[in-house]
Amino acid sequence: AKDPVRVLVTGAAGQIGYALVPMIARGIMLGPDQPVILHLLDIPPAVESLNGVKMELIDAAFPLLQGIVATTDVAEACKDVNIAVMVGGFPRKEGMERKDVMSKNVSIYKGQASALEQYAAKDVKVLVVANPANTNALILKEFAPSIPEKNITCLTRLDHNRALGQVAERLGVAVSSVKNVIIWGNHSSSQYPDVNHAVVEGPDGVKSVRSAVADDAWLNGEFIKVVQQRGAAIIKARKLSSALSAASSACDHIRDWVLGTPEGTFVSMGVYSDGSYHTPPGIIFSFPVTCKNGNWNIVQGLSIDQFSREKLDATGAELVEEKEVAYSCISE
Ligand code: NAX
Repeated sequence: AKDPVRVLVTGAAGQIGYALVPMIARGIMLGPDQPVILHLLDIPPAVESLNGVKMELIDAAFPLLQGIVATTDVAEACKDVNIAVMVGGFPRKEGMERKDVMSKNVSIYKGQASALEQYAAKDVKVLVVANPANTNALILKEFAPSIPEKNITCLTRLDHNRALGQVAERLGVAVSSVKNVIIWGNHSSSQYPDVNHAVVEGPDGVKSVRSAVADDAWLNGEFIKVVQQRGAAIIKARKLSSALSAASSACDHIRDWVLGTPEGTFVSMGVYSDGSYHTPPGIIFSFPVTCKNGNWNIVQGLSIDQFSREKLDATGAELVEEKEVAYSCISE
């Protein structure tokens, strides 16, 4: 039998946490033969609810679940973890300035970075979900210098999956027949969902999404807007933000990272930019990647037309600005 993998979920008493932990315990994140030990972190006001989640995990009798550490102590939560899914953060409340939200999250991510640096397994893989996801991941990287930068990522897979879903709905095909959409940039409404390299597999072979949809006005307009605004549409409908889709996409992100992407398929991940595609280096930017042997690599050599160029530049500029705001919070 395999040794168990320790998976940390922060913000585990929240709504994404509640959807995510049973998925991990069922093997959806790391595979049906991989035992896990769940580390659940939340803050003292949520301690009762965190304990309730622990009770339900026990009651569900998941065969793969070999232990549960539920705590409000960051050091205990981070001890020896192999995977860290950072869902906890400070949400933006009505009337709050962006800078105030940033400042709260900078201090949370600074503290949790130090704890991961000190207590986690040396090769811990980190996925930041909490918003502002790219910039929280950047802060985490800054304050955990001994964790390799390739091990710190943020979630844009939900946006990627939303883009696949919109194309599949439009074509009336199964979502599994669509692949290789790209989310570029920030997990915010400045993100650029790009279908220029996406394909759909049908009974008569593989077609580009552009030719299958045959409606550039929709692809360059409504489609982009719907994907960018999908989070807000879910809030409007559910009166709560996306949870099951965020949890499922977080599992997809880690599964593909650890177990690899299928041959010929790429996925979107927020990773530390090396300046590929003339993006600003030194920020966490979402790129198309393939994964193998536990490593991601940015897909190189894709053509970028003028329309795409402007969109990549705009989302990159927003991330540079977010970085500046975040750094000004550090020095205060
Ligand atoms: P909830 O408010 O339901 O849960 C957040 C949990 O985090 C709470 O239980 C809270 O007590 C806890 N928490 C707060 N500060 C903490 C700290 N310092 N350490 C540990 N835990 C802490 O929010 P939920 O709907 O679960 O969303 C969580 C985060 O995901 C939010 O920041 C949200 O904006 C972000 N999202 C990111 C997405 C993405 O694709 N990257 C999509 C979904 C989601 O909107």
